[in-house]
Amino acid sequence: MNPTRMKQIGFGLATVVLIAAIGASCAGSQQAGSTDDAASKVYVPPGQHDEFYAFMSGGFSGNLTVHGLPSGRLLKTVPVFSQFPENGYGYTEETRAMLMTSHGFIPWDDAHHPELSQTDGVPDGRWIFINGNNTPRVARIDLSTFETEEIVEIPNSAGNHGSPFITQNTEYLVASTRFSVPVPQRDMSIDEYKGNFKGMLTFIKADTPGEMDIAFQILVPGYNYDLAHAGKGPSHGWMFFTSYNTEEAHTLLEVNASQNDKDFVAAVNWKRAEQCIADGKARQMEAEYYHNHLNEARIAVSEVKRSVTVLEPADCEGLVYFLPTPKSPHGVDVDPSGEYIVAGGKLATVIPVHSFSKMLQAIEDEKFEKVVDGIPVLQYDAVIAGEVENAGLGPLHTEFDGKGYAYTTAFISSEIVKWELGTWQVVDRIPVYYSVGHLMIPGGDSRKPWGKYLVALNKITKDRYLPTGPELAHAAQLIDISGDKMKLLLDFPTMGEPHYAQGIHADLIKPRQVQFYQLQDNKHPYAVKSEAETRVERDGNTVHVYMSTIRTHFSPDNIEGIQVGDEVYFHVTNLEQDWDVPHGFAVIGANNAELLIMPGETRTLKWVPRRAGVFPFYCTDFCSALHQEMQGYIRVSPRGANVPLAYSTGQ
Ligand SMILES: [Cu+2]
Repeated sequence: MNPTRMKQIGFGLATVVLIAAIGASCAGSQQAGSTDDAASKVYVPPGQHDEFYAFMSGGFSGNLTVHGLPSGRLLKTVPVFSQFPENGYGYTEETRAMLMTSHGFIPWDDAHHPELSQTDGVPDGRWIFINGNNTPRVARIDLSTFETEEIVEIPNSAGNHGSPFITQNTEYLVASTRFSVPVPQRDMSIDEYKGNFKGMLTFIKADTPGEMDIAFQILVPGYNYDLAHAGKGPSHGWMFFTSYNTEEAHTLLEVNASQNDKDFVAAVNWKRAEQCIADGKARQMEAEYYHNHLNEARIAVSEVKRSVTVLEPADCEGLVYFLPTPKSPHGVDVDPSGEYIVAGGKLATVIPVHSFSKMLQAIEDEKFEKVVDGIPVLQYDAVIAGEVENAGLGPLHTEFDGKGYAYTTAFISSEIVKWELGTWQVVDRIPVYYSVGHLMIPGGDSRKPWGKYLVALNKITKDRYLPTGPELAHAAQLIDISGDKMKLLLDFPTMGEPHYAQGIHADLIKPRQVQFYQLQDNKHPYAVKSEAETRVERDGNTVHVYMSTIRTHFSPDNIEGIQVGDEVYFHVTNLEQDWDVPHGFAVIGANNAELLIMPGETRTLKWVPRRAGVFPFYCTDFCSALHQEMQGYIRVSPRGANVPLAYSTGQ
């Protein structure tokens, strides 16, 4: 039997183990239910607030959802990379530019990892960032408005999976490329992958709103770079990335990228990168990428950038080291002390834990196995702190409770394993339903985890909810980690694929909330500050409607003199100055979406009438007892008709 065939059979067996594990879990789900007092632990009485916000990535929905913990209640969907007709995001004239890229307008992406901004290694509640995998991008969402305010595209990257992990004072976000590609992109044979395709580790300046940009990129060998986490405390200044496919395979990776017993964690000294750039050791490389952000009128604008700063490890000694890590590692997580770097070797039998201080010593002692493309590979024994045994099948991700314990997900055996830092002993385990990917403890990847709860983000739902046809909502499970033994408290459905999540105490978000936009500060060029300013203006075939909305009418609400084929822009300003009084706007035949306009804000719907007639428009967001009276008419005449432009309200 040839070795390739043997490997294929090996993976067949792994699949059988997976299915058997799910089957066993299904059978056991009746017994392994909630604890007796679970209901009281997740009950949030009517009118009271949850203790934590949980921000869940939407995965293939492209967006971010906000839940409360411990209730699991869905509080909001924040559109990020995908158009969202519910509020017009990505459809309105003010938001379309947010989705511009060097590939044109992209109305969708695959959003995996939310990451809260940090101060001193602790989530601070200012912003949350999230990655777009497919067309590499990173977005910043302001947590005073819960709106996407900025997106930067990442050049020389493909499959932006290891992103956007943050340094402890939000100096940088990182983005590592899952797929190595020709750098710079060019037409070449895929068979020539080895040595020609490259990986890229990108550092993005993130601490100033409106000014996110690629700070620098590091060109690395053509592996797959999967996930990342920043050092903290003593390891602040370093960033750790997992890699797999160190075989540099370009086909049938399930076999060909699983040959090596160890792949690498790449340890990057980003303070050293700053020094090398200052010393002139980087080069500028042509690259087209978009930076989109809200301007002072809260309108998205795009800026096209043309070059990036690229460093090569061979030109900057001490920039990158490889830590051998079994086997095809997925997650990499740094404990609250900053000393331990935990890798999730998804095909490994143990969880390897590297020591930051041993790593520094090994670098000083030059304990190198070899050097790859200018990157020293440190000796495994010289950097390993310990290995966690009996850690479950398929360990992926680890978070921490701040009390000396780590919690690791095991995908194949569908469980969470709790183990002790330092002794590497497993102290507890709990089954989850089913096939858990990431997990989240509020603050669990920071210097000061809140602990208390753990959320398992499960990939497969099967029998957990009332069936809804072939597709079932993905399941999150809330687990109490306040005691010695983990206790399952609650299942709740999620939107899209909740790939990763972040949690933060509500007190850090609640006081920051914007309740409405100040009308006098509205700098939108088509805003009106009062009904007296409302009007309709024609400029050739373009018509601008300066419209206002307030309980309970539009001004103007009768418009005549529009012609078939005109480009009509309804610029609607919501004159309300009170919390939670948005108005909607929709007009028959609009081929985009509605507008949902926050108090004090102006939003624009483009409408091109295709036939003559008199057409209604109305408010879509139930705003008052006279909401059904919030309507108007627009008369459309044939092209070239002599009906004069006219508009009015109440006449
Ligand atoms: Cu209304």
